[in-house]
Amino acid sequence: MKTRAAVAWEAGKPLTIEEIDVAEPKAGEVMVRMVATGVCHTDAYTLSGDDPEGIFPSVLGHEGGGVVEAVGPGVTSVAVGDHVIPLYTPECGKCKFCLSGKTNLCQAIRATQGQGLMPDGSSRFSKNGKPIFHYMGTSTFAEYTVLPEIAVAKINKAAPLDKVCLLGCGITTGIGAVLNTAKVEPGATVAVFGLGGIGLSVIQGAVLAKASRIIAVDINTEKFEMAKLLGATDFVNPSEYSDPIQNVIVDLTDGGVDYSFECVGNTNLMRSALECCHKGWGESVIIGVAGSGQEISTRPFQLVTGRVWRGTAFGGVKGRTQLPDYVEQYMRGDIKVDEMVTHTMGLDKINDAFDLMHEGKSIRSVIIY
Ligand code: NAD
Ligand code: DAO
Ligand code: ZN
Ligand code: ZN
Repeated sequence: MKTRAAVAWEAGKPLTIEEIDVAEPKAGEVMVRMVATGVCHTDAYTLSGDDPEGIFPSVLGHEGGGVVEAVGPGVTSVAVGDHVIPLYTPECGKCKFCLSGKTNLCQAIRATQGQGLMPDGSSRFSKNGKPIFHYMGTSTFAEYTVLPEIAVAKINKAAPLDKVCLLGCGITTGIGAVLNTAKVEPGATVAVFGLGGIGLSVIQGAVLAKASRIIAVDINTEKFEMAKLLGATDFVNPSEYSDPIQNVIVDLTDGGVDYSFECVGNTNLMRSALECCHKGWGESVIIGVAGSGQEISTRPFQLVTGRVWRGTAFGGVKGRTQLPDYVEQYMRGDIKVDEMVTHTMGLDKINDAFDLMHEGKSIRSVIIY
């Protein structure tokens, strides 16, 4: 069948909206009609050409919400009509990683997903007989997309898909980084570097964890208003200081914060985030995705003296078993999502969503199909 999609033909070029072919789901796959999708910085990163796994032509997008339209042979865990959130970190429940109890990084379909293909090694998207690749196993910038069954989380049908689509990446990643990865405890001090969808969600997570002080750091002061609304207590713009920002934060906090989170993808900032942590116990979590080939550095003595460096993908959240409860928390009013949606638009205006992000004017743009 045909579907409308925003196609990334090559790195650095705007997406083009067109009709492409999408094949029926094969064994273990489902076809989902996207109702809405967010646009995350990671989509922009891949489109820029900086992503070593970026493959073109492809259908980007990984922050979606939709309805199951068809299921392939052998699919048992979801049915036509179910509401689902696509998972770029799937959950097979059977692989060594899933069974470890230590990580959410299911590896069941990792190899093919990284090649922009479905688990059988082929693509469901094409145009004029030529394949178009999948992206992160999700490709939510197509109205109809095909996903492995293990890469969808079935959620409450009452949840508005044009909001909870954001739980498919940004909000869950930020909250999960605080609650699952860092395990921030009540009374802890927290610094958040970068106040986009991810950093603002870290702030939400820190509030849920009952942190005593949440220091919001961004070079765009316009981001501070939303950070304050979500619960940040202190606001720091590194451009206003001549000292390295880690020194400023160490001075502000009697020796450093208990936890810090890098939510930009800037390796210098990753160092600052580590080095603003308290000697003896401070922990820094890298969430931002740095450019291809970039490396982090610090003096090893920073670690010898007790600071810890970690990273997180999708906030350590296991999508099929844990994401439905994030949706329930949103429905109860415990997780804020609506506030993050600063712009909505149709698929034909998706390039505007990228522009707004690059101009620092949006938190999240949501594309409504
Ligand atoms: P965004 O573009 O919406 O926000 C980035 C923010 O960082 C902006 O507010 C910007 O002003 C600020 N910033 C830029 N340079 C800065 C600097 N030098 N100092 C302080 N602030 C600075 O991006 P986002 O969607 O929130 O994503 C943030 C990062 O997280 C990206 O690298 C993205 O790829 C990554 N990400 C990681 C995961 C994961 O699972 N690890 C998931 C989603 C996104
Ligand atoms: O299992 O080796 C692996 C890779 C899993 C991909 C996790 C990606 C997380 C960071 C990218 C941000 C996603 C929006
Ligand atoms: Zn994302
Ligand atoms: Zn698995």
